[in-house]
Amino acid sequence: MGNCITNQDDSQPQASSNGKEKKDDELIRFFVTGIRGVGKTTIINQLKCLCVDEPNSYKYYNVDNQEQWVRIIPNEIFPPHEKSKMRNTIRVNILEAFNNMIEKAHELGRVLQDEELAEFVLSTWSDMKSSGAGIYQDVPAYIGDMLSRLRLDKAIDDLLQSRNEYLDMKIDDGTLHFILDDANKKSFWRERMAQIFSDDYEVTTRDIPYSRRVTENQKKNHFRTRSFKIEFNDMGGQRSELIKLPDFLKRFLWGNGRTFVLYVASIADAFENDSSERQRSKLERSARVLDLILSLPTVSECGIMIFFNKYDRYEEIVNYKYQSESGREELADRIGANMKEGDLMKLRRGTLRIEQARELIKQAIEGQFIDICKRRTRNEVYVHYTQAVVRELMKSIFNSVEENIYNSIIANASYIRVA
Ligand SMILES: Nc1nc2c(ncn2[C@@H]2O[C@H](COP(=O)(O)OP(=O)(O)OP(=O)(O)O)[C@@H](O)[C@H]2O)c(=O)[nH]1
Ligand SMILES: [Mg+2]
Repeated sequence: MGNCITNQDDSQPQASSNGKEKKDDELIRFFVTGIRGVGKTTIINQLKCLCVDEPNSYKYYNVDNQEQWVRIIPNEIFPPHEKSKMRNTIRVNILEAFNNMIEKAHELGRVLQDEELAEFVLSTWSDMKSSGAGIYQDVPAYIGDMLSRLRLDKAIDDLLQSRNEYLDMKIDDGTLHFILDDANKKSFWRERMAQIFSDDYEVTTRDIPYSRRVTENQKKNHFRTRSFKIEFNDMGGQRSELIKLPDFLKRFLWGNGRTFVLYVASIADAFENDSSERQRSKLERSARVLDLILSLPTVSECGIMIFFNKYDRYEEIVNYKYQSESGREELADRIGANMKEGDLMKLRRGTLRIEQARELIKQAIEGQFIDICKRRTRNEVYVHYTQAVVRELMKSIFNSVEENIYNSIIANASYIRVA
């Protein structure tokens, strides 16, 4: 156990001449779970992108049938067929976002300058959805010109500016990156869209975390960080995927504090109604799913980590809602039950500084999750606030995760000694 906790310099993988490494007891296994669209795959993709761009610190592996770890060189981590699939995924994401904005504009009775163009986009999307080939069929490059023209429409631009008012207008959080200008104007939507819809566009590691493709089956990813070999099992967030978790845990539980459930929740989901039970927020459903997961018998043998992801979207939404009286009422109605009376009153009146408001709401949300953890587990729970799309932040999160793993292994070792 001792050598697991040493901070060895591991900048080179311990590969044999054929590039293979044997599995050993440094292996840490993560089950990455949570409801749909919270950023589970993005976290893993961000780590894969780091393996491409910073290969001395992050390494990606294939594990063969004999459980041998074979390092994948950076250029082959996203092979050409996968890159072209991702390029198309991003185009599909953008097309869907425009479809949903046009629908929202119509619902609000707003007329677009070129309704014919808007109708064409609506029918293109509807054909893709209803066709047997599914939504990920190729989006032709000429659609990019059409969408760029629509993007200039005042009705569409107004909707994008007031996106935090209409959170039910479904635009994947990552997709905003392609259709909005950078907050600090470092890059513009025009350039990005022209690039993405050009024939020679090759997806970059800067764009990959912003793409969105629903995970349909559990996927394994193997990494080597400074000190550990880590296996991430990316579980889809649909119900059909979530119910497989107990079986996976039973089959793949790997002892001595080396198996973790990484529960990912989007903290921005606190302000969106759940589609199946509209009186509840998506985050409340997420809390209930965590409750169910923690009640599984095998989970008592796992370390628990919670990532409150999409903190950037959380900040943006709270900042927006806090400005208006109706927005503050909404914040108070949604979160107030978990706040102190005095703070709640200040929130309603708008007498808190915006940083204080964000902090109090965040604490109230975290409190709900922590209460569940206290009820369900005696294990240490490691909590992080994350933004999976922001590389530098995720690097420091991954470093802290390594610290958490050390602590878990140490805690587990002392527990066994005492027992
Ligand atoms: N702004 C922002 N967007 C994020 C963040 N994390 C993920 N996203 C975006 O959220 C969307 C959904 O992310 P995914 O990683 O596909 O979600 P998932 O949890 O794997 O979803 P399922 O596979 O359906 O369960 C994508 O558009 C991501 O780019 C974040 O921290 N901030
Ligand atoms: Mg996924």
